[in-house]
Amino acid sequence: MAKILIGPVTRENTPMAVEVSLANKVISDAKIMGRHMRGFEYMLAGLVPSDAPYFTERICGICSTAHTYASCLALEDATTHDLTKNGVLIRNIIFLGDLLQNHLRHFYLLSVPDYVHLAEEPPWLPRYTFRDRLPSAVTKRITANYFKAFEVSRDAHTLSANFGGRTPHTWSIQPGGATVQPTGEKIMRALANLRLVKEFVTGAYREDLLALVEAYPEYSEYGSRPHNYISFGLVRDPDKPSEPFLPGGAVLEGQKEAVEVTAISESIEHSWYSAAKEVEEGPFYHRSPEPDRQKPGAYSFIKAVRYKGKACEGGPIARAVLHGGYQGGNAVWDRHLARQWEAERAVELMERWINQLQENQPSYVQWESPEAGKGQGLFDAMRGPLGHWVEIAGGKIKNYTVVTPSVWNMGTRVGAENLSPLEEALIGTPIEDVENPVEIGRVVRSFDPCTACAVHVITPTRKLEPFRIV
Ligand code: NFE
Repeated sequence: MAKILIGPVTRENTPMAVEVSLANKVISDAKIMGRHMRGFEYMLAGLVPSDAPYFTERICGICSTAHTYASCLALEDATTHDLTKNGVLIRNIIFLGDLLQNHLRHFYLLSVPDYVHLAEEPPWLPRYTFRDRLPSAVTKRITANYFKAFEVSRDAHTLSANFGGRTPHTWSIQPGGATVQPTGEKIMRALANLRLVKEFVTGAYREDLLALVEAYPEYSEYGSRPHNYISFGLVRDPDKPSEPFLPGGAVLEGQKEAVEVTAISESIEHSWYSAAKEVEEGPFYHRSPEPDRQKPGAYSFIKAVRYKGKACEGGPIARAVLHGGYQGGNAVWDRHLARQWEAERAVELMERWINQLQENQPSYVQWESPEAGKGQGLFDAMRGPLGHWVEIAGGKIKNYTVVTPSVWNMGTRVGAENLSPLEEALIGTPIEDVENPVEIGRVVRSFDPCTACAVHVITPTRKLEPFRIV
């Protein structure tokens, strides 16, 4: 049986490898491999708990505010603690600015080059050969918007930095709220940045995506998988800070239900780790397994997370199904359309929330770490459900576990048949030209994978193997 190995897959947030098997030029099996190891859990043991938001936001540069938000929720859950409305509003605004930055960069910088011949020069060359099906005027427009997207995604980040001190890796999201006062100047600047982002998100982004959907109709089918989704809920409700603003939920074979953390399991069966227990069940207050790169049958540093035994997809498509009443499929274009739809909703929420900020009201309540306790922070990042679990003993972190959306979306299989969502989505995709398997990158990137979050790079002495841009 023919196999194709692409490693690393480029234009995603930290490279990973994909190996597919072909039967009659159709993908019949797929393995997603995260080949670096994330060591953050080991680093955190023994630190004071208030270090956790700073450390964990450095897991990633594209979704850093999601990690610091989830980490604060976990620490606050370990004690009894109140938040102010201003504190929740500021956290939400910082996170949604980061989400907008993410969605814009994902579409223009990472995905568009899969369909559009932007320019015949590096860094767009070398690339797999494919025919750009767009009329030349549309290619020209999208190319101009590709460059404009750098500026607009920077505007979204500037909006977050306005309240966060900097982005990525903000300073002001802290257990206890946000350590920044919403001055009139900050509010005016935020609204000005948001106006620029809104114009682009509701105009160019929508129009350019629809042009690709029309020109490449087969991607309304390629990349489909079973209708199992999961979300931990989007941001927190400023009026009820202990609850998500958009509630989480699971969808199993089309049926919605509330998420029970005890029904989440994480397996290391096919992952490069060893531990006394191969499967852990939520909540995840256990010690992290030890890395074991020689483990037979393993193929990734990403673990396998399941809900009630099922592989569930997270991200904009899951949230569109849960909150937008979306009843379409989950092929490549469905994922992109859900992401663009969500960007428009994020702009609306931000407009409303920036205008609710109160200049003279507090945004922060002093938080004291308990001597001992446990807490979980469940929060939807850009790509789906993000869980942080902390156990505190003797005033220090004893155990810390992070389960990211990309573990949900692109982890390993369980047994031989229970594949991860991205592995499932690749199966059935026809490859027209095995020398130029551009279809693989298109399906993979529709998930907006982030291997940096799912693992972490620590191989300073290893030689980088030659690779080809796809
Ligand atoms: Ni590095 Fe992340 C998001 C988190 S992982 S991008 O969104 O958490 O999937």
